Amino acid sequence: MLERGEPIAMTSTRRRPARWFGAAVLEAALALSIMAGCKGESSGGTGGNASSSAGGDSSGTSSGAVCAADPRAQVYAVGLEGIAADKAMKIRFKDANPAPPSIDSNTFTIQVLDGSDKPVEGATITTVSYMPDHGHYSHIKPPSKPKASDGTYEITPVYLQMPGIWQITFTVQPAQGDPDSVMFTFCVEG
Ligand SMILES: [Cu+2]
Repeated sequence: MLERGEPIAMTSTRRRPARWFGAAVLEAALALSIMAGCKGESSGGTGGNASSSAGGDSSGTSSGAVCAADPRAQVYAVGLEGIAADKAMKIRFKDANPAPPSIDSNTFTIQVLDGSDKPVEGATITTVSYMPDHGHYSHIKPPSKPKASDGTYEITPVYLQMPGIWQITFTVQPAQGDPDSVMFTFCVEG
């Protein structure tokens, strides 16, 4: 192999560029595969359960339990509440469809209350869904629309495109005053 190209062989014995190059390629490939990991998961990771898109999360299967035991995960229930850091706003779940929040599209109905538990009407709610372990957001920023005159809003679609821990932050901009945010953390099963 080496005797074929004398000049190249000389360089390579002196400075071992081939070996260095090999390591660099390996490193680049590794970095690429890490970067691709999340995308791969979104198509590949759901592949196993892709056909169960009906949302009928067969409750018996434990194969999809990717993060149920994660201490960060909140247990979804109607009435689940979150309070803003400054305690000036509270958000209460009135409904989630499907329940608990699941992969792909979700419809949330939430009630927004102020610091003294009075309904906040006429607000605009921005919903941002983020995967802290993967460092990426949901593809979709869903709109909010008032559903009743008791500070209830419907937000859809809250699109959670893969299994794992999702942080869902509702930022409420009232008709008057400063915005405030409340975050919920859910484990989304495959
Ligand atoms: Cu992800």
